[in-house]
Parts: sequence; C-alpha cells; structure tokens
Amino acid sequence: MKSFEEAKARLESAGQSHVLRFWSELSAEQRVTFLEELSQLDPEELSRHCRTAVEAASLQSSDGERLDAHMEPVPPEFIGSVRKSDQQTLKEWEDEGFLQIAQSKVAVLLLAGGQGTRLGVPYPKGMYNVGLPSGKTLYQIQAERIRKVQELSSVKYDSQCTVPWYIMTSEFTLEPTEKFFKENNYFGLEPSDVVMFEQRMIPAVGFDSKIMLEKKNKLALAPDGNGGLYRALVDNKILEDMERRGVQFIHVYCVDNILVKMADPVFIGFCVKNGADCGAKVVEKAYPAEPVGVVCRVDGVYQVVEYSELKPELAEQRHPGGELVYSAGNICNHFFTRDFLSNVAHTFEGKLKQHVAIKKVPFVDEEGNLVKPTKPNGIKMEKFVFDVFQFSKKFVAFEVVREDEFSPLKNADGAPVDTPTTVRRSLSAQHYRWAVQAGAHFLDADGNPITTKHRTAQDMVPPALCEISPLVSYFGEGLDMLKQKNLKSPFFLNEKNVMSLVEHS
Ligand code: UD2
Repeated sequence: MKSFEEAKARLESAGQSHVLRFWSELSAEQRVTFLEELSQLDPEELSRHCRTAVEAASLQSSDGERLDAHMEPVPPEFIGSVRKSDQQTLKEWEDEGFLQIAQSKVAVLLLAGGQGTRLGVPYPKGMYNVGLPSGKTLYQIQAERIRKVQELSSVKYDSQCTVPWYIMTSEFTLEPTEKFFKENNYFGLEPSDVVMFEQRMIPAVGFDSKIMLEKKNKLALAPDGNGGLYRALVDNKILEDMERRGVQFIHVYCVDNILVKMADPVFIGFCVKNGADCGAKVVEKAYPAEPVGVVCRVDGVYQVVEYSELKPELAEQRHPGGELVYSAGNICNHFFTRDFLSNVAHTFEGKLKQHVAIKKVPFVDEEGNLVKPTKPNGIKMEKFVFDVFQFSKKFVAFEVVREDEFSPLKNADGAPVDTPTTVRRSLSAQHYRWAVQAGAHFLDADGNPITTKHRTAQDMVPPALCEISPLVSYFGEGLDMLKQKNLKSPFFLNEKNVMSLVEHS
C-alpha cells in the first residue's frame, strides 16, 4: 500500500481516516514515510484493535475482581528452591545445565524492546553505564557472562559450544543497539551468534476508539509489550534459526537485572531434569508493593499476576508468621523449550491476554497543535511474556536467592530503590562475598583491615568496593588466586590483572 488512495480506502474501512487530516500540509518526503508506516496496518486488525482497547479499558476493574476471587498462592512444595536444596542436588542440576550448554542446545533471549521510561535515558537501557570501576554497561556484562558460561561448559565437557544471543528490540531500540554492538565489536562474541530482531509497534487508542497522531505524519505507536515476543519470533523466522542451530532450550530474560545469570546452568538443569517445557525464576518478594508480578494459580492454572493488576489488599496479605501470602516474585527470567515456543507462537498467540494501560499520550489535536495531556487520555495495549504458562504441559517455578540473582535498574538515582546506585552496590556486595569466600582480606585506602563484623548478607552497602569481571568468574568459581591476599578497596579484578595475582599466589 504505497499510494494515498489505497491508504485512504483502508483507513476508511477501519473508521480511522482522520489520521490523514493533515495530508495536504505534508512534504513529499513526509508523505513517503507516513505511507510506509500506514502500510503496516491491516484494516481488519486495526478495527479489532481499537474495539478491543476500548472494551478492555472499560472492563479493567471487573477483570480485577474476577482475578481476586480465583487466585491462590503456589504451595511452597511446588516451587524448586536453591536455598532449600542440598549441595549434591544443586550440583546435579548444574552439571545437567552445563551438559546442555556444552552441546550447544541452549540459547539466551533478551527482551529489550522497552522504552525504559522510568530510568529516563534517551537510549536503550542495556547501553547504560551504571558507574562500576570498569565502566561496563549492562550489555557488556551480559555479553561477558555468555562468553564465560560457554568457556566453562566447553572446558567441563571438552567440546566447543555456542550460546546464541537473541535480542528482541523495537523501533526505539533496534538501531542504537545494533550500532552499539558494532562499535564494541560485539564484546568479543561472534557477530553471527548475536541475532537482533524487531517486535511490532501498535497504535495508542483514544477513548473514542480513534488511533492517535504523535505528529502530523506519524502515528502514536508503542511496542506491543514483551509478550510481543511470540509474534516477533514468527515475523522474523527466529524459531527456524534456532532449529538450524540445534537450540532446544531458551533462557528468556529482561535487560535491567545486573545480576542476571545468562543461561544459568542450575536453572536450565533444574528445568530439564524436571521435564519442564516452561519455567519461571522467582525471588521472595521484599515488600508488598515491590514492582514484580507474583507467580500464583488462578483456577488451578499457573499464572503471573502483574504488580500493576494485583490489588494492594491482596499484595499485603500475610500468613500468621508474617510472611507475605503472595511472595513468589517474578523476576522476568523464563525457561522455554523451543517446541513450547513454537506451539505458542503458531497456535496460541491470538489467545494471549491484552493488558490495558491508560496513559498520558502526547498527541496532535484537530487543529494540528501538539498537546501534552495533563491527565490520561489514551489506551495502550500490551501482551506479557509470562501469559503463556497456561499452555504449558509442565510448568515449574524455581526460587533463587535475591542477593545472588536479582537487582534491577528501573529508576534514576534519587528514587529509593532499583537505581544505578543500588544495582552497583548489589554487584559489588556479591563480588565482595565471592572474594571473602575465596579467602581474601580487604584493606581501606589507609591500609587498615576492613572488618565485616555485625554485617549480614542483606546489607545494602558493601564494606569494600569490589568488581570481578565476568570473564574471570561467572558465579564465584575460580578465585583461588585471591586466597590470603590483602586487597585494597576499590578492587577490580579483570582478565589482565588476574595473571599477576596468579603468579604471586
Ligand atoms: C517486569 C515483569 C515483572 C517483574 C519485573 C522484574 C513483565 C510484563 N513484567 O516488569 O513481573 O518480573 O520485570 O524486573 O514481564 N520489553 C520489551 N518490549 C516491550 C516492553 C518491554 O522487550 O514492549 C522488555 C523491556 O525492555 C525489559 C522487559 O521487557 O527488558 C521488562 O519490561 P519492563 O522493565 O517494562 O517491565 P517491568 O519492570 O514493569
């Protein structure tokens, strides 16, 4: 559809011809890009989208009521747990995970199409430098963890292996992400093993069922949610790519968790050994309003109820001992078999719930003025990646230790939680624990020993600043060279200075 007449006819049939209101004012170049954008819209789908958006917005509260009446927590015995498992069992899961990785059957898939509105930076979140001594960005940390887990698996099972990295981007994030990876030589990964693809964008809808204009020649579009993954897998033939590479298991995760264990062998092994086709990592929720979904059951079926849709009364419910009733916090780390993904993408995608967000959407009014609304004026629809658990034949939840696995970057500094400062501290605290476990001692700037008396693992501010490159250690292993060493804070261990420590041990 590259002609104006065609665009007009299609928009008319969808009841949306108002978007061409400013056509006569557009330059030739603007007309071309606008027609290009409009050509992505299917009239039938567009009508349905607008109808569903308005209906879903009006049903929002009754949906919530229904949910409340039918949800129940997952009994603890149905949740696998790192903390409650013995060393032998953890080792068996880890070995299994490494074995699958060594056979190149495991891929990681990053959901990176979000706009990162809360953090407020104009570029993709993965490019954010959180201020570590190394200056590494989230993308670099993740890339290096992939390199390390490949290396550990290859050494353990004496095989050359690859963990392909699929990155789902959106119109907002594809270009800058591609450029950033190129400029940084893919952080040492094989470029052909980093596969970027784009999710779809969908229009914001006004309460009058009309789609909105962001500019006179641009629709107000937003990514279709991280559950847009399933359509994007088909659109971009990603499942075929996985099949070609022999990938069977996929670890899907979100971009902002600085502690994310890429292709975590323990999680992969746990899921594989349990015959799961779908799994979710959870942590114990820290406080009732924490912005994480809860893994629960609704009418007996596993589901995540997102924090934005969970009533405060339910979020605050506690057992007599004080623990939260809905405590299984989703951390957006999922396990899927390729078969399951394929089944969802080809058979069930249309059944995924449309979640509604009523937002302030800047728009061009009838007179052509750009309006920044002061109250919500538009409906945005999103699908959620976790809404597929219901289609699973064997779903498992796996509880991990927060201090080791979850510290997300959501907000700019100044907010009380999930900021650059808190994620930096979480990483430093973890690496400090690894170094101390390996037998190191820390000294302050004056050379005095740093004492750790009275401290607990949950303490937010680590006693010393410590960063260990993922290229040296993936989860605290291989740090024998730190034994009996006095390390001055801030201490940064990387693949270059590690050699001198080895020589002096
Ligand atoms: C997500 C989870 C929430 C909890 C929390 C932990 C969902 C829907 N919610 O909430 O339950 O686990 O993370 O940190 O998963 N993204 C896309 N395309 C989009 C929208 C988002 O790829 O259209 C990506 C985004 O780039 C990010 C991830 O999905 O990597 C999660 O998105 P978010 O940060 O907006 O989700 P949040 O924190 O509300």
